[in-house]
Amino acid sequence: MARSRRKFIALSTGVTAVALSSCNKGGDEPSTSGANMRPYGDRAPQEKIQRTIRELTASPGTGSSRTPLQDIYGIITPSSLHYERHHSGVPAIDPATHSLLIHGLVDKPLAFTMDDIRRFPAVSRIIFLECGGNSVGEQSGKFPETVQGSHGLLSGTQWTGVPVSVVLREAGLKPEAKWMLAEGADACRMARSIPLDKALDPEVLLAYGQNGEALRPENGYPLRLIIPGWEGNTNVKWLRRLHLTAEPAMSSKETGYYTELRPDGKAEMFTFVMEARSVITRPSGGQKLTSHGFHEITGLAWTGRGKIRQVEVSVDNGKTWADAELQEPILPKALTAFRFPWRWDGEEAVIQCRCTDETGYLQPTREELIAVRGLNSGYHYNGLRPWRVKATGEVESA
Ligand SMILES: Nc1nc2c(c(=O)[nH]1)N[C@H]1C(S)=C(S)[C@@H](COP(=O)(O)O)O[C@H]1N2
Ligand SMILES: [Mo]
Repeated sequence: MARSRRKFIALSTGVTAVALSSCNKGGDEPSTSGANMRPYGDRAPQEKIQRTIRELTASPGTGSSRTPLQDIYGIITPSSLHYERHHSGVPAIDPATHSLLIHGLVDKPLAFTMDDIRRFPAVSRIIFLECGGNSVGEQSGKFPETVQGSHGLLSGTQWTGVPVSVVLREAGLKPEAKWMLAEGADACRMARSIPLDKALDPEVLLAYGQNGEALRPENGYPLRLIIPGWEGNTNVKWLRRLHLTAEPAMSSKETGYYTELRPDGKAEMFTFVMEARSVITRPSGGQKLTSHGFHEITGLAWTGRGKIRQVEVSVDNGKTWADAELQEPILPKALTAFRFPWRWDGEEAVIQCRCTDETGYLQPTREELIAVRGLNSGYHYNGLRPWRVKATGEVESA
């Protein structure tokens, strides 16, 4: 392992040396000047990676698009490639007239304009967001061929906004208030009940910033709820109302959807936290290794319970495991990147990873998950995801 690493560094140094010497020849300054500045940037025309879109038929605008995890660098997803999940399309909201109403069991109901909200001291947090339905089919044995298809309802972002607790305090909470219904301004008025003790956690944000600029329309412009580590659905977009109540509202998204039917026939509700999970993104399904020898296996790990403590990789179909290197920064409830140097000898190999979070929870195998949860519900699926590297170098789902 150490030796292949050294060789890799030697190789990359060699590449740098070639580039430098050709540059040092001098005299080959470009003869025409380059393109002009532009007020808003776009990527190089050669760069083509995209979200993959899946429309659902439940109602117009319903569907999802997936982040190309196999092609992303680091732990921040560009806003233009953040996954999307809409239950009735993307509403067009004018921030100049949008307001957030806070009412119900409060001392004084208040409506905040966007300007009002931006006057509170802002905080920024890097976190992952994952749909509770990411990989929903894997529990019952449907394995998409690429990591974008299997894990792409996952992204990492720096969100900026105001702690919900700060704004709730302005309205004053009545002692009977125990839940907070957060409602969106989209056509379906998507709404989720959040336990008040969670809503008062300072990490829960009314976010208006995404990676340094305003939220993208598809990610909730101009205002959304961000609950680090909780299932994507509770992160209500296009937020227009917070209703303080004594009981949960039993909205359709917490009764008809996002509940888990257990083997005994009972449905579990309010399963909020996303448990620890990891996946190899390179090499992954649909990619191809074109040479034997050194390859760096890289991937992502994340947990709704805090920090990732350890990622292990197996390159022999789960027989043996070795520690991967976690890359800094290792932030709570954020994507954590890992790497593992591997010498591929050209034989067929099954590669996979598993993670442990700071609570000591170890990511389960699919079999272990099914033994506990049965096959009725595939939400919150976090089983291991092996990839097969064939002797041809082609990588497929294993
Ligand atoms: N108002 C509203 N909020 C919403 C949704 C929606 O359809 N409407 N989708 C939810 C779901 S299921 C998820 S996974 C996340 C997706 O956020 P994103 O589209 O920014 O990735 O938003 C949640 N918030
Ligand atoms: Mo979701």
